[in-house]
Amino acid sequence: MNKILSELSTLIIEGNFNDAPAKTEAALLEGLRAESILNEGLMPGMDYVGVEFKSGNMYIPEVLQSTKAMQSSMDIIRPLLAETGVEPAGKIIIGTVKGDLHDIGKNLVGMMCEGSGFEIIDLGKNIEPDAFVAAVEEHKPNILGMSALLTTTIGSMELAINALEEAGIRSTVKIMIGGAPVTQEFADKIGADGYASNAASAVDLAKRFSS
Ligand code: B12
Repeated sequence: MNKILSELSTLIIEGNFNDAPAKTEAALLEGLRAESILNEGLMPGMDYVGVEFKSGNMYIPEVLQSTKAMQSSMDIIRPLLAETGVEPAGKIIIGTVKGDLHDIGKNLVGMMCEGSGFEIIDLGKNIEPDAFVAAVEEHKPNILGMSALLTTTIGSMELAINALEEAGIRSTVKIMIGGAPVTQEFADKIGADGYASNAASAVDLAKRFSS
C-alpha cells in the first residue's frame, strides 16, 4: 500500500481526528485521487475498526474517535468524489423512531456506513412513520435504517413499515433495524429485512443488501 495511505489508515484506526485532515490534504497534494484515498486509505482503516469492535478489542469511545477521524477526512474528499462521479455503495436513509431521542448508536451506524462508501441521509431523531415514508419517496434509497432504544418506541418501527406498505413503496427499499431492545425475532415479527446488534454488523448487513 502507498505509504501515505497506510499512514492515513493508521490515523483512522487510532482515531486521530487532529492529524487525519492534514494527511488527507497531503495525499491529495501527492497527486492521489479522492477515490484512492477513500478506498485504499480510509476504508481499510474503518474495516479494521469494524473487525476489532466486533471481536471486542475496541470499545465504543474508540470507535467514535475513529468515525470522527473518518468524518474529518471525508469532509475534505466528499466534494471531490462528487465531482469525479464516484458511485456510492448505496444510499441509506437512517433515523431514530418517533418518541425516541437516543441517537448515539444511530449516528455510529450512519458514520460507519458512510465510512464504507454509502451515501447517508440522516433524518435525525423522533421521526414520525410518515416522515420515513416521505423521505423514502423523495430520496429513493436502497436501504432504510431505523433505530430505537426504548421498549416504548420500538413499536413505531412496525408503524413505519405499515406506512411504507400503505404508500405502496415497501418493496422498493430494504429495511434494517437496531437498538438495544431490538432482536432478530422482533425484526422477523414486524417484517423488517434485517437486524444488526452493532455498527460493524450493520455495515455488513448494508453491504449484503446492496450486492
Ligand atoms: C445515553 C442515554 C440517554 C441519553 C441519550 C442521548 C443521545 N443523544 O442519544 C438521554 C439522557 C437523552 C436519555 C434519555 C432517556 N433515556 Co436513555 N439511555 C442512554 C444510555 C445510557 C446509553 C445509550 C447509548 O447511547 N448507547 C451507546 C450506543 C452506541 O449503543 P446503542 O444505542 O445500543 O447502538 C448500537 C446498537 O444498538 C446498534 N444500533 C443502534 N441503532 C441502530 C440502527 C440500525 C439500523 C442498526 C442496524 C443498528 C443499530 O448499533 C449501535 C452501535 O454499535 C442507555 C443505557 C445503555 N447502556 O444502553 C439508556 C437507556 C436506553 N435509556 C433509558 C431511558 C428509560 C431513558 C429515558 C426514558 C429516561 C427518562 N426517564 O427521562 C429518556 C428517554 C428520552 C427519549 N424520549 O428518548 C433506558 C431504556 C429502558 C427501556 N428498556 O426502554 C436505558 C436502557 C437505561 C436504563 N437501563 O434504564 N438516555
